[in-house]
Amino acid sequence: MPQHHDIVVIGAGFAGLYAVHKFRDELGLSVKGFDAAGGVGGTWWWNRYPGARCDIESVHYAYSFSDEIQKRWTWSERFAAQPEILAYLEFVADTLDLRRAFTFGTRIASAVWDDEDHVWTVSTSDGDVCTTRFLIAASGNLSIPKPPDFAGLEQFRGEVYTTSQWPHRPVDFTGKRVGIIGTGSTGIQVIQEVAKQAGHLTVFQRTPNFALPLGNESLPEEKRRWVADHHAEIRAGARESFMGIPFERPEISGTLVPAEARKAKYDRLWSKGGWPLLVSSYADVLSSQAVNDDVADYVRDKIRARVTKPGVADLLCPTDHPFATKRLAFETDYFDVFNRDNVDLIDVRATPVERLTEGGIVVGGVEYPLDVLIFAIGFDAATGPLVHLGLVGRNGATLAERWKDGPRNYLGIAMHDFPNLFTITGPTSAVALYNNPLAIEDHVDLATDAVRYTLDRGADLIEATEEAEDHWSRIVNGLLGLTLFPKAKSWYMGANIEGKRTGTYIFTGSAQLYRQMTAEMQQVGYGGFVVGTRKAALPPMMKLDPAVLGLMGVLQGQGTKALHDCTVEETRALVDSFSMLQGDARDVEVTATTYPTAAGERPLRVYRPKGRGGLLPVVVFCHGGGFIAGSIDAVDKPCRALADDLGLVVIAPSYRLAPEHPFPAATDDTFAAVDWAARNAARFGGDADRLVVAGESAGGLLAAVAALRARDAGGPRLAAQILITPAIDGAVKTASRVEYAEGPILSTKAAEGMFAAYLAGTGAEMSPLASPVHATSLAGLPPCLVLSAECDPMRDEGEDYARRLAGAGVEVRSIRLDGLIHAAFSMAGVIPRARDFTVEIGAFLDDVLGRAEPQPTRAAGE
Ligand code: N01
Repeated sequence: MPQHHDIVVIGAGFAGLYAVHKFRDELGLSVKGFDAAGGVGGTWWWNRYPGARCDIESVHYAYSFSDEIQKRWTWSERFAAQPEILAYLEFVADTLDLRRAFTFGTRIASAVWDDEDHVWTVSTSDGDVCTTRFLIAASGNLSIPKPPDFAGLEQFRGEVYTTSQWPHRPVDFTGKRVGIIGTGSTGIQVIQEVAKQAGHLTVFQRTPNFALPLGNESLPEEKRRWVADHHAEIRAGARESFMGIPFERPEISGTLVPAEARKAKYDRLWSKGGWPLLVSSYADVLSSQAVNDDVADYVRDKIRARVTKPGVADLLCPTDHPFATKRLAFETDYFDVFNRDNVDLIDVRATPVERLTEGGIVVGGVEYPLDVLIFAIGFDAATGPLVHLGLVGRNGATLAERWKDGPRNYLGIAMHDFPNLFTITGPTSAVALYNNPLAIEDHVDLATDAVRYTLDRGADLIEATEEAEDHWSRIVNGLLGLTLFPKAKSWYMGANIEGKRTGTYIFTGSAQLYRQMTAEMQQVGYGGFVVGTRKAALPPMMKLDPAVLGLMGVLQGQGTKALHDCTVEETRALVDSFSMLQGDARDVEVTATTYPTAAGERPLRVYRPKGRGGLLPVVVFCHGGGFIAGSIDAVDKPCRALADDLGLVVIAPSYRLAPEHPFPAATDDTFAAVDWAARNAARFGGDADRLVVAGESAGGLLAAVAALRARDAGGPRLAAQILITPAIDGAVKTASRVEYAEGPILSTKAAEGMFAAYLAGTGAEMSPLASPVHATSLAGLPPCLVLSAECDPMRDEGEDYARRLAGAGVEVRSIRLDGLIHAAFSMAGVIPRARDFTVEIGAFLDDVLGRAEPQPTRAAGE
């Protein structure tokens, strides 16, 4: 009988070591580990090439789970070199007595799922077999080297080294003619060192890379101790920041900042060394081509300033991919080595490597004689290490076949048909853009919790559902599509390996967003998983449109306060700031004027599309903002777009806000605006017989109440009402107010607080002027379009109001927009599907007003 374990862990790097500790020492399970390497260390056991070091500061590039380990270990450099990182992992293994769990020098040949007994049968390269209930693939992202496939390789008589399989003895390059192929992070690190020792170095470069100054320094003894003692404060907030390292927050967009200020910022961030130029400059550097070009130009100028050999600087300047869309590299004197007489740079993009000969490499008919050849050509990243495990899931499904079109999984960590398997730092999990030790801890913690959750329920199986995989694929593909990453031929995209399908291999939302999604999945009881026989519903965030998730990531990165924690002034500032999310302002005619209210004249704007003759339908648009915030400035762009897209005269009134002006000030003003519109529409080429009242959020409620007042007052006569994600009833408890209690953007708590501020103790809760649901009858109201957003706490009350209207005989169209959120209508600059609101409004107006204007089309992806 093969030996049985509760857990088998594959890999003894950062991930495998921590996994053994968690499962064995915390859960008390029987754990067996395997690693093909001769000892612990994972990537740091294999990658021993000269110059190998971390490029996230040592104090951050370390486990965070143990105060004791962090206090006992000290780092000698700001960015530790490979021998020190390996020594650190050996120290951790010894401290926690982890080595005895592993068999080293042993590869996994296959792991096959037994769907009757719910165990994995694991076979090793030694021919040993064992079974395990749960399988933890901690095999890393970059552990399968890309094989060199150069013609004539076998003829070359010199020494050949691959950086990721470097010998365990020193390699001496003194006086030798060395060639290096590959200028990624690895190549850049190794070239710096070898250039100083080799007799001559020839670098064969296919693609130049963006490399930033590392800023490494050796730390004096007292600083080492201080860092170890203060690790907690140094690392505080790391997990709440993009990439899992505490950094200065970026500004939201480089497009809003003048050139001199951008340059000053780049200079300051550049001088810090490491990642700040990417993570602390502008939040849209990886999504806006213009902003990215600006940073890229800055880096290219820096390269040109360093490299003196004619023509070489240009060759070293990356131009074929946006900044940071291939993994950023970091250097100390990389660009300087090309000024040395013993270093040559050969462009093998213009003229690829032809073949290897006995004595060198031939490029463009020229033979470059070499004694040593180093391959730094990268890895079959992300999927390679898992596909190579020989995984066979339910019904004989092989991972190789399952992933032939790219990875498909749930949260990057689990797969349908591969139960009880957790892929630590798996493809599409937050890892490529997340400080790896923290990513690893997060994933291992999640896997441990999943196993505990399963066992606590007396179950022996946990498995992602197909539905969860579908949603995760939709999300990671969508997030990637919002970025510039697809413009690079990189391992991020699976594009570095011939024949590998390019696609979504990495999670491009922030680490913080990923953590929020996994936490929510746990909170709702392993939503998206089957545990035993119980299938848990998808977590709410899993339904969101990817652009919404992208926005959440950006707002988190900005440290944006939750609305319900904001003061009135902060709420106003935040709501006004959302105008940055609205894209460009359309060129329409805008007239600023005033309208009379009980409290005197108030501002109002009239928008009319340019170049349209004749009378146009008129829409009075009431802005949102929870009765306490919002303004005609904040809805300027959406109003321009409505007028332009749909051929409307749009009238946007400013109305009085609570708490300074509580109920009924806002409804009195907006109703007065409707009355003004009816009397003045013709002045702006508007057709008062096609007068429509509309509003978003609180403005939706004000629009609905205006329709009620117009009916009861006998005018103005309204042709329609349009309620966009309306707040209808401040007191109601609906399922959507529970499911989306935390938002995004608007939380139930914030909505309740705003409504309470509006009513301000007036006791008007049951007044139909406070909420139209309290009207004795809804009959006789104009046709109504209710546009609700699936992931909005206000969703159900809007839809319920639509049903009530229909019940009262009103012509109603109620449309729910999947995956969208409250306020999405006014975020067209960052949520492309905001356009769907406009499309539905256009179609509705066509029907009720009987006109046929050319209509906008839906956002791509619909
Ligand atoms: O691999 P890469 P890497 N002919 O794929 C070239 C991590 N890391 O080992 O770009 C000619 O980035 C290839 O050219 P091109 C880090 O995550 C971290 O350098 O395909 N050239 C490219 O220049 C990193 O991203 C640290 O045109 C060929 C290079 O080889 C990841 O490891 C340090 C070629 C491969 O670059 C991988 O980096 C080092 C061919 N046939 C690595 N095939 C830290 O500091 C490939 N190339 C923590």
